[in-house]
Amino acid sequence: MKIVITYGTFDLFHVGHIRLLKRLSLLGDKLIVGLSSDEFNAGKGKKSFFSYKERAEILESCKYVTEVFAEHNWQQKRNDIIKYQADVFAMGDDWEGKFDDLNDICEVIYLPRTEDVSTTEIKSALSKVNAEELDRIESTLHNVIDIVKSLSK
Ligand code: C2G
Repeated sequence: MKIVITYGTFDLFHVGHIRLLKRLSLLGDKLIVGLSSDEFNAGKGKKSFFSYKERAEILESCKYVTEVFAEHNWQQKRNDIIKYQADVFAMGDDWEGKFDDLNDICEVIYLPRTEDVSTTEIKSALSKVNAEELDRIESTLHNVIDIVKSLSK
């Protein structure tokens, strides 16, 4: 039984996440995910849109994922790998080299990220939509005000 372990926030679940989890699941028989807690995210300078509970529910519904547990800090990986008897620790390659110290207890692999999609880009695109929508509403209101003014003369 080959066990693969990975970690992440997995907020606003997108194709980058699912493609990584699919590739990770092909590396072994079980894929276990350390999901960043809301408090740990705050420490990473991230505020996830969905709570830990919601993000865990989404991951647990993913056919590639066997089990989800909470990631509370940067230091727990070594103990987790031993606890879950993980044979492979794998992450997207934006983390290339960052966890090589774990290669004394398991294989450490970094897989290419999916380009052009990220939680940050999704949030930024949505915020632009809100701003553009507000601009449209504001200009419409100004038009209505102008019409009312012209009618009241
Ligand atoms: N990922 C990817 N392609 C993307 C976006 C993310 O392959 N377009 C991968 C990342 O490389 C990571 C995983 O998906 O391996 C989860 O990404 P995040 O949710 O952004 O997690 P991160 O903030 O990198 O937290 O202790 C490790 C941290 O918890 C990792």
